[in-house]
Amino acid sequence: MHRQRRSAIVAPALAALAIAVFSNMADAADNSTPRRHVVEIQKLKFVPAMLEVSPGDTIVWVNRDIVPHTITATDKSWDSKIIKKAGEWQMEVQGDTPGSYLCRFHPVMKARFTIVQ
Ligand SMILES: [Cu+2]
Repeated sequence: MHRQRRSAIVAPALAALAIAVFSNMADAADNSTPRRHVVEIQKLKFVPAMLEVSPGDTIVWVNRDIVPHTITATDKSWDSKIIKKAGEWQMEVQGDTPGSYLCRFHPVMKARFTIVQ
């Protein structure tokens, strides 16, 4: 009698614990893990020119051209300064980082990232 009553209480508690553990694991695999995105600069283009990122993600730009470039916010709120041949620069994106950017030396080079919460 005693044993039966105890297992009747313990089993649902264990089930609840298991659900809690699994849902935490599911959350960890979700967007909460920061990602790293790579944008290559080649032939005077940002590739890819459009990117979806989440707050906390890092974007790495790699200059594959032989000429220097910059990665500069269109509103000038952030700027890589000069990135030489084979150089790279990275930035961690916040929820309010402006995503539209260009190269100061070659203003036809335009690209953007969109922040998805
Ligand atoms: Cu450039």
